[in-house]
Amino acid sequence: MRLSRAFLPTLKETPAEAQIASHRLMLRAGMVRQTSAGIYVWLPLGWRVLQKVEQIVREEQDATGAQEILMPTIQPADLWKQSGRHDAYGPEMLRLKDRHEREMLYGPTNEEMVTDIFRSYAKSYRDLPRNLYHIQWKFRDEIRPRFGVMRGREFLMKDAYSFDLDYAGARRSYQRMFVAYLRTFARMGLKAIPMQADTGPIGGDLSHEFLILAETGESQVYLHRDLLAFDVLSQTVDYDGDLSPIVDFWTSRYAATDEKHDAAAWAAIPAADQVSARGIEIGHIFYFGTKYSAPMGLQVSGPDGKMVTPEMGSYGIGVSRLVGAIIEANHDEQGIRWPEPVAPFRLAVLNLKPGDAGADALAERLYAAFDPDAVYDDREDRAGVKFADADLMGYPWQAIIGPRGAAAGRVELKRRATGERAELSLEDAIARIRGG
Ligand code: P5A
Repeated sequence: MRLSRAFLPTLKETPAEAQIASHRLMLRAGMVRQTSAGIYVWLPLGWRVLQKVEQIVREEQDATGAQEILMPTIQPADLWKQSGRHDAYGPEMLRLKDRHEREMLYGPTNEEMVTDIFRSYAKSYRDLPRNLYHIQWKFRDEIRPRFGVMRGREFLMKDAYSFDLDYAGARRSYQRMFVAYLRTFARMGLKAIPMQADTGPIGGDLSHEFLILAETGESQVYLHRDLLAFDVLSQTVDYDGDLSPIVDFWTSRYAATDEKHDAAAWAAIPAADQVSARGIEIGHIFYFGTKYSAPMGLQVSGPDGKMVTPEMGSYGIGVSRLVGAIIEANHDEQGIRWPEPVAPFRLAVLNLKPGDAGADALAERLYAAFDPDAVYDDREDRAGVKFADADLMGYPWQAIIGPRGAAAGRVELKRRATGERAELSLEDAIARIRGG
């Protein structure tokens, strides 16, 4: 993308309403713009990141055998009356009426709808186990939307729903999602820690929140230091095999949010291994048995012909929140430092003198080698503006090309994460960027 033709509306001033770094940086870099309290438009740069995050989530869900669908945002209130949650959900739910006075709502979550879909088709034990997920906008009329996309009213969630014949099956489904979540967040460069959690309005008696540590997090968390040292991606995972060893590793060491904190268990951990910090919740998984299947009359015939009520779980990831969380974990004074897998573009080519034949030719060649995963700063701006914008927007690589270097066939390559710089030939620069 050529910046001279791009819609990248950066802000010069730090917006006064933004209290945390990720919110400030997302506004300054022109990633999002608020249209109502807690509701945002995703501008080109932000939209690219959101799609990259979404795609990693999708790949890791698919790897578990879960299948993607797309349920609507608007739901009939009747389904929620069947489960008993219509009144219980309270003022966080946006309730609507259509022209025929039928009660509708903008979905804050989809347990009821997916149970309705599944009960329409699943007839026998052979139709189980299944896991259906979608990545769809949700609405929760949060009393205090804040921190930008971190706590929005409209937000993008990945929500998966598992159906199993019995408790043992439901546990396996839960473990699959548990492991997939570890992998998903690790691929984005995040160290997410699963912690025992309360189940709130989703319900059930087994639940883990996945949190990353960040000073601006809304939760207070307590954990054993060893959990931060573990490299999740070094393990290969067989989703049809026994996942208990992986899950047991994580659940046998202490990690809890404030609500579940156990002072006695905590005191038993040597002080040098205790980490108490703030955390951001980026995912939440639940096992709730027959909480929805029973009242909604979902039943299948079992192997012995008797009717069985399937056991369910649901598994959420805050996809739009993740964009903010990734920035909280990866920024400095100058701006964002995107981990490569979620960067809006891998490379920014900064032409310090557009119009200079040598600089133009070299910049065009480098840009062509990485297009469409590169931006080309071909604007008639001062070098300082280009450096500042590239640092702000946080592309992992910057290639700086001026007339003098170009005459010698040299590119100055800068790595955003470390600030390292090297003078390279075009070929070496391309190889270095490709190498990661
Ligand atoms: C699990 C999937 C559920 O809704 N039902 C379907 C279950 N869980 S949850 O914990 O309430 O939400 C899942 C994840 O969504 C993100 N999230 C939010 N992101 C931005 N703004 C919000 N207001 C918001 N509320 C929830 C969180 O990442 C949460 O873990």
